[in-house]
Formats: sequence, structure tokens, C-alpha cells
Amino acid sequence: MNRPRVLSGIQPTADSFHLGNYLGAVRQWVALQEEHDAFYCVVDLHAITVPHDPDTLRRRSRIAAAQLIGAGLEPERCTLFLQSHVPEHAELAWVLSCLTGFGEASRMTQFKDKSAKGGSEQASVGLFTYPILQAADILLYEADQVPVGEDQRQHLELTRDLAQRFNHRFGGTFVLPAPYILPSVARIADLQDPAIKMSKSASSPQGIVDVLDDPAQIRRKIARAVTDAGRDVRADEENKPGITNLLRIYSALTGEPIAAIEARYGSTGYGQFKKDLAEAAVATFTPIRERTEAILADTESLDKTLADGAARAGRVARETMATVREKIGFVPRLDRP
Ligand code: ATP
Ligand code: LTN
Repeated sequence: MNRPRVLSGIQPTADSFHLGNYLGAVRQWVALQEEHDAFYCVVDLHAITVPHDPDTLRRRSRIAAAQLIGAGLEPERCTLFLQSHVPEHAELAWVLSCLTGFGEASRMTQFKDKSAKGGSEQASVGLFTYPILQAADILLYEADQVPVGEDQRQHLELTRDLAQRFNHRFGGTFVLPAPYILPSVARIADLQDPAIKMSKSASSPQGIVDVLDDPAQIRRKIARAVTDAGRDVRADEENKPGITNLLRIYSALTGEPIAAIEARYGSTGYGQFKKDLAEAAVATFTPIRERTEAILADTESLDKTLADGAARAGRVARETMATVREKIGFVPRLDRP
């Protein structure tokens, strides 16, 4: 009965998730819903930490939820919801922000990277406190495990520190969450620049394969992926980062070990290898795209699914917040249970 709890979130900041999001996170979400009590959240509050357009945000939030279902999340099995539908996220974030040191928050590398891009004067305070809101997402649901890519490790360490600090000051309340990161897919690189991670905000369109790309786009992008000198299909992080990334993707999509793939393509050159890789990506993404399109054709029913998810999530979140309010010393409101 007491299945371990899982929570994760993804930002609705693009018209599609990409291969890195899928392999690094979403695929694990789908697998974990089987045997865990799973909560998955489209983090629209996080998406407004950078300048945004309201209609675009609304559209992308629905696309994100539809894609998650298209990728295999079953709303009867897991709790899928929009972060803004559960106001306790923002409330707990405030409490946690009062426990976070300014210096501690300043050390978050994602903030440093993202604020450096637009000039740090332009960065919002919300971008600065982003990891604290993320900690609130996780701690509200008493998650044991958090499936994410490698880039989120530092935010999870902060989450654990904040949970521990709260527990120490005010008495045991929060569960300490552990990152759930699969090393083989934790950092999928940009197809045009294997030195950087594939990213919605940092990659060029050619550097990304999108889950919702059509087969022709997928084939073109993989055919044009940068490769390295030589013609051996061989994993070598130092000297062949481009091919190593493609091998990792191939292996993750097909389930075949990297050594077996190396043995098959050997020195036949990159061409056939890339062709077959493109077909593996097309085979994985085509059904997801088709299901996503069908779900988006009926937004009323999608919105109802999200309302059901928010109702379930809200019950857990309200319970946690009631404990937090009591521990922190707020006077209970008489007309509320
Ligand atoms: P942005 O560039 O706007 O930060 P993103 O592309 O990094 O966006 P997020 O919404 O921040 O995407 O991430 C969603 C999930 O996907 C997170 O768990 C993150 O760790 C994971 N993820 C993102 N990019 C990669 C990648 N290149 N390889 C593996 N996992 C990734
Ligand atoms: N910061 C995360 C998104 C995110 C998240 C979360 C991930 C927001 N809240 C809670 C795990 C748990 C990112 O992927 N960039």
C-alpha cells in the first residue's frame, strides 16, 4: 500500500520537449508511475521567471501536459497537474525563502548561467528564487525520489539542505528527497555542440531533436549532427564527443548496449549509423506525437484531467502546509480545518 513517493516537474517553455528532456527525465517518469505514488507537475510558475507571453504560456502548458500523457503518463495511475493550480507551492516557497541564505542562493549555477545571458541586472528576483520554489514543489509532496537530469543535482542538494534546516529548527516535518538520475542519459548533448547540454533555451534549433518534430525534421537534424574526425563508430568522450553522444542516444532509444552498437558499425563510417539512429528516434517519437495531437484536439477533456490532478495534489499539499503553518508558529484560522 505504502508505495514510495516520486515527484518531478518540467517547464512549459517550448512548443515541444526535446530528446534530452525525454531521455533524461520524462521516460523515467513513465517507468516510475508503475510502482510509485507519482506526482508530476508542469511548472508554469517557474516558466514566468523569464519574460514570457501569456497566450504562449497557456498554449505551452497544455502542450506540455498533453505530451506527458502522449509519452505514456496515465492520469489514473499518477497525479498530473499544473503547478499554478495548487497555490500551496507559492506559499511554501515563501516560508523556505526565509530559511535560505542569500549567499547560498547566489551559488546556484543555473541562476548564474541564466542571469549571465541577459545581463544580471535584467534577471528577475523570481529567477533568483527559482530553486526555492523547486524545493517547495518537492517537499510539499514528501517525495522520496526526484527523477531529473544531471543539471538539477545542485537544486536537489539545496532542497535537502532546506528540508533538514526546517526539520532541525521546527521539528521533523519534511522527508529528505533523493535525486533519481540515470548516468547513461543524465546529460544528452546538443547535436551541433557536444560541449553543451541539449537545452530549450541555449541550443539552436539544429542542435535539438524535438519530441514533436516530424520524421523529416528528425532525419535531417540527425544527419547534420556534428561528428568527429575519423570514421570509427566508437565511444570516446575525450576525442569523439559528438559520436559518443549519438551512441548514448542510440543505446537509450533501442536498449542495445553501446559495445554491441560499436561492434556492428565498427569502421563502416558514420552514414549508416546515423540513418539507423534517425529511424530509432522516428519510431519512438511518432506515436508520442500522434497521441499528443489527439489529446490537444480536445482541450476540454485535457483541462478536466488537469483539474482532477490538481484536486488530488491539492489534498496532499494542504495537509503538508497545515503542518508547516503550525510548526512555524502561525495562528490557525478558526473557520478552516
Ligand atoms: P531550459 O534550457 O529552459 O532550462 P531544459 O531544456 O533544460 O530547459 P527543463 O524544463 O529545464 O529543460 O528540464 C526538464 C527535465 O529535463 C529536467 O529533469 C532536466 O534535468 C532534464 N533535462 C534537460 N535537458 C537535458 C539534457 N540535455 N539531458 C538530460 N536531461 C535533460
Ligand atoms: N528546475 C527543473 C524543473 C522543476 C523540477 C521541480 C524538477 C521545477 N520543479 C521539482 C524536479 C522537481 C528543471 O528541469 N529545470
